[in-house]
Amino acid sequence: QVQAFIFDLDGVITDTAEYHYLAWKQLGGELGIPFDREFNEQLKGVSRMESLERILALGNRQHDFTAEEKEALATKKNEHYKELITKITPADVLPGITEFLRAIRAHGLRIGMASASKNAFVVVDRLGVQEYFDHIVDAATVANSKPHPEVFLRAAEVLGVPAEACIGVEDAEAGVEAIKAAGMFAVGVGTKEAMAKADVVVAGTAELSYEEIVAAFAA
Ligand code: B16
Ligand code: MG
Repeated sequence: QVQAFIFDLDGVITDTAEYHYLAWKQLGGELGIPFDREFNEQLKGVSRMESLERILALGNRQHDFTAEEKEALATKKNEHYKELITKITPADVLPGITEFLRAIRAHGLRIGMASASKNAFVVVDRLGVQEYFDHIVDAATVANSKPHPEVFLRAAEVLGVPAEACIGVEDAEAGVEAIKAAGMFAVGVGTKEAMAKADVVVAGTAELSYEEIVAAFAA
């Protein structure tokens, strides 16, 4: 029996995935390392530092910077990102999400958030959806980046629910892998190809149906 839903933030609750992309793209441009949306899939759900490492590796420049310089580059990306998220309002909650959260609540289940983003609290605040979440894991306290299951396991632990009674919702390949590694049921939002490891795939958040997902979980 399902007892809790655990949500990713960026790309599931709101489209900050687009803002992360734009912010990294700007930094990539400044470094002379251009990349496209296809490469960007590899950055989704991945921590800030790990994302930077992947971009530098793409440009074969991973050895050109000291640890301190890398910190400065990551901070620069975050400055671009923080600027972009000041524009977020409750209208930016993705289609169907509020209804989905309400349906979960109406059935008495717990709701947690497992985001890799250190900006998650700010974004949730700007969206005005904090009331739906029993717990939001603080990414700053998580040692291992997705696809490691740590952030999902921590959310389940704080909610007091066993992993096998949790359904995780993700838009990133690394995120779906993290959910599965945690021993949870995975719902993927995105293309069938990118979400190949998910138990249920929907093309967009508007298609998230409480009844269908719980039926698939029970099947
Ligand atoms: P920050 P999620 C992730 O959030 C993003 O998908 C990923 O692109 C980003 O690099 C990561 O958060 C860290 O974000 O720089 O704000 O700490 O999808 O796990 O909610
Ligand atoms: Mg995401």
